[in-house]
Amino acid sequence: MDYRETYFGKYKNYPIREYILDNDKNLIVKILSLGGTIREINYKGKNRVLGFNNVDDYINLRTYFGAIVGRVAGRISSRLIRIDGVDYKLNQNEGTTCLHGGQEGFAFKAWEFEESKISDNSVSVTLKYISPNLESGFPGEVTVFVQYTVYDDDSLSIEYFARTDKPTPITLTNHSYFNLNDDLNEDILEHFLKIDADSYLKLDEKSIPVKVVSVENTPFDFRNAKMIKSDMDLSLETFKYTKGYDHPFILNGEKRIELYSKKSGISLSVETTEPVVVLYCSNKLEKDLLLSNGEKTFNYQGVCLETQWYPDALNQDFLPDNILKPEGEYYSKTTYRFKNISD
Ligand code: G6D
Repeated sequence: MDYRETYFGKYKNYPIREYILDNDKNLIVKILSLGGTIREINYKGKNRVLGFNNVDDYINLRTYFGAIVGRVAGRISSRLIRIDGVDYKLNQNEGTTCLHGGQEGFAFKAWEFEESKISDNSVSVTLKYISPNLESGFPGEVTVFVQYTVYDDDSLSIEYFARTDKPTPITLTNHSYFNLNDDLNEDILEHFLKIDADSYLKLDEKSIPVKVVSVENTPFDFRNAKMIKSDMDLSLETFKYTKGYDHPFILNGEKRIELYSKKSGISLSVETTEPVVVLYCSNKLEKDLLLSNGEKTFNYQGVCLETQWYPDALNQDFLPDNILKPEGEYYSKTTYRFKNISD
């Protein structure tokens, strides 16, 4: 097990550090203090996520590559949210929608180093961010800790902890774009995907949930592994605005997702405490952005598996909301386990 730190760049007056978690076997994870971002997941010598090699691209291009997303991940459909009879005006950074915590979202903040730990079978780093009262319009000062841990079984866990001094909605996730091929220049459309979900959320033209729908006999049925492209027919009404999968799935009990590249033999299994996963296949990724190792970006280059609470829960009476109160503590955990099936 090894832990290293390096200087990555500067954002405003903050030095941005890179923390490197290495299990001395097959997995090395590189994390930035900017946005708590996973910049690289190197598994068996190949990078398996999309990332940049400079601060400005993370800030200016707003792809959310690898970022911790919050205060509330996903879209909030209304400008006002009402909590205990008080209205709060949210920042609207996508038309009338508040996307991924608004313009002041957690992805674009300099997080503080809290601690790093090494044990016989793991190495971790914990980052901290204090979101001030009314940041992007959300009530309450929220103190967030995120702990990344790499284990000797080639898994990476992300644990989120938060407390608030006023009731506030909070949904945190990580926005990594996975590509399990040995070459990031190859798309993810032939990745096999399995999602343990009997239903998904149908979306309107602004990607706001309108109702819970069974996956039965729809392109959203991933209960048996299939290629992502198998049923992704872009001529279908359901993909008219999203240009592919960009949808929340309501996970069944064991909350598992499995992704696999036949080309490389690499698989990723995901377990989470969260009730929902948003599957986004980089349908709207800006073209020709320069990635860390010289590759250029293109649509369908990465799969995002954004485990989270129900999106827009505060505004949809058919979804349970997620208000964190001062007497409570927010906790969420998602584990990513990498394997090479030929091992
Ligand atoms: C697009 O609709 C998608 C979102 O789901 C994604 O999180 C974002 O790009 C990065 O807006």
